[in-house]
Amino acid sequence: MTITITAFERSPDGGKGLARDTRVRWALEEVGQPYQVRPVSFRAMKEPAHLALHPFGQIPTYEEGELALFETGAIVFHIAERFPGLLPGDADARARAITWMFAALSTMEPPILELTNARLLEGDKPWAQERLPLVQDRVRTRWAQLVARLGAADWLDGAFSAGDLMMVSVLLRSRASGILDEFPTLAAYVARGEARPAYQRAYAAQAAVFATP
Ligand code: GTB
Repeated sequence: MTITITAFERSPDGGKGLARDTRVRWALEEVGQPYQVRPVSFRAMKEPAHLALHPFGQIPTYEEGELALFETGAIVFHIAERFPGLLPGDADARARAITWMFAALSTMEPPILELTNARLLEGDKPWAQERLPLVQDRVRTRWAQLVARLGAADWLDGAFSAGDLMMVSVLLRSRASGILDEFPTLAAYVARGEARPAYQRAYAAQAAVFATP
């Protein structure tokens, strides 16, 4: 069954892997599933055809036969359930890996999104400089808590799982602010994720859009 995802026609990050299609591509590469990409312009994202797939007019989406999904958490979870390679066989270990996926999206991603908004969307507001340190510290608090849990382990709970895929995808968004490098344990964890051949293929595929004029 052909899998088709949507991605930015031209990602604003210039192909640095920060848009959320990268985590879906990475999951598909980890489980060895080929996929097609349908590029979508910012205008097309808000038009009825795309809104039928994604009610919030965003990317990525995922189509497989009659099934159409949005939300990277749901998409990566579906891929991990449907194909072997991203979730452990043991029921308890599987539940813990899924817990880490939720932790990445519900506990770790909100503060880094808030920081991105504070820097990029609110940077010109008169109160921006006063607020920024508060927002940065909310990120640091969560990052420090994750360091305490990860310790010297390579991955969050035994072998690499969909939980790590999602956590690394979220953490790498803190690199641009410099906060990731304040936490060498997490910087090394992200580097381990990025070194995986599946991540490298996913990154190369989304960057290739920018190799052609
Ligand atoms: N919760 C949803 C999910 O996880 O799937 C969030 C999806 C989402 O935010 N999609 C963004 C989008 O479609 C792209 S990833 N935005 C267009 C819109 O809302 O109109 C966010 C993103 C965009 C660009 C960069 N960048 O260039 O660095 C990084 C991340």
